[in-house]
Amino acid sequence: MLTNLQQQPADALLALIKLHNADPRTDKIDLGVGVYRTGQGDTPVFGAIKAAEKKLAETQESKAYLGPEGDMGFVEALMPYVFGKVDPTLGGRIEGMQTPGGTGSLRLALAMVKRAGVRRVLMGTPSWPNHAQICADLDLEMAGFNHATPDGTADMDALREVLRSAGEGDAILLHGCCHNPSGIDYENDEWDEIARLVAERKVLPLIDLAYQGLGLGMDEDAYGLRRVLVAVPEALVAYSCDKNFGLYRDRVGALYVMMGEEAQLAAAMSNGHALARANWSQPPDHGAAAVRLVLEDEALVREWLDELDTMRERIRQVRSRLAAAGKVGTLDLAPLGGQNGMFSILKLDKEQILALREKHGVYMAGSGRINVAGLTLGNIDTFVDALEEVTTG
Ligand code: PLP
Ligand code: TYF
Repeated sequence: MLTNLQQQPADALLALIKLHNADPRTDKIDLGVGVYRTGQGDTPVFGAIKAAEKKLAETQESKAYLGPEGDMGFVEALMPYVFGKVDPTLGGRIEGMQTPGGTGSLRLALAMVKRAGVRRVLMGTPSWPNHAQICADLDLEMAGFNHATPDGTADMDALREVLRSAGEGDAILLHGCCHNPSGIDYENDEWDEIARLVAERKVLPLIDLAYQGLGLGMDEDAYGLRRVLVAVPEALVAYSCDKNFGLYRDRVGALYVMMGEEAQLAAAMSNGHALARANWSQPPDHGAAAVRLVLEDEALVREWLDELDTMRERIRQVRSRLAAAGKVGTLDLAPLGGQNGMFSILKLDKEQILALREKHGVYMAGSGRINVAGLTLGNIDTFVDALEEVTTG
């Protein structure tokens, strides 16, 4: 029976980690999978998380089941950061639940919209490959539209065009900030227009916020999400704490649902809970409990936000250095300075990407996506020289 199963391709990015690990060169550069790295190339546990984990080990008295919604203290403590301190539930119309990472949240959100009768998911391309993979697994039809123009700005014409033909029964999946893979985010005035158009066309927004705080700042990175939410009656937010708390493998995320009226929340959330039970029953506790302990302690919040500031500033510093290199062979690195988050796409072909790996020990995704956090002030020049060599032959 099981021999009916066909071989599936490995996740290209996760496979790249293995290739990189197996490379004995000491000066190799890993620009593959999207994890933050310090100037020393490490991905350390946040100090605030270490402190919270210590507290957790000392104070947690039970590991008995919490239920499909997970740690609601975590879910609620996060809301002022996501939706704003002034009215974090938008008048009681938003409720959340804990999920295994942002991926678990996306999975639930998309399964919920499918149950609700959504037929199509509009999605800017390229996008994080898991978006399409989850839609395909759920048999949700996708309508792709071009995310970015060749000059490195968001392709608003493509977005307007796809929304013109969209309507009730369509959902739109938007990256809240730090677009993966392009680094090209919407400007605030573009978000204003998106909010208006999505509301006008009665399209259901699903906002993926996986990098809050890594772009321009915690509030700045939530501008688009907050703008869209005040414009529409219903929305879904898939949140990940795996980057902005450095908890990757602990799988910390939340799904937030906004309804037109508070009284409609219970029925919607009961579907989220039922879907969670059918998928993973209950989310893993540890990471979310640690985040809750950070958010409940003012000193730890300050420490966490300081650590996040340091990460963001380092990312910006690397971006500025790359941008300052300007024209490199056939590439123009200048636009990287204005992009947000860890990712940018370099216009390289397969042979050039392979040459970077084999000749120069530079590892990047097959799409030409680089994780700029993989660069340090010590290896940027080597990287830029390698780019020059492979693009000028
Ligand atoms: N959304 C985007 C755009 C991502 O890049 C990621 C990356 O991992 C996620 C969601 C999910 O994050 P995780 O499931 O690791 O929390
Ligand atoms: O795009 C990235 O690199 C991150 C990490 O299956 C990631 O989003 C990559 C692939 C994957 C899960 C996470």
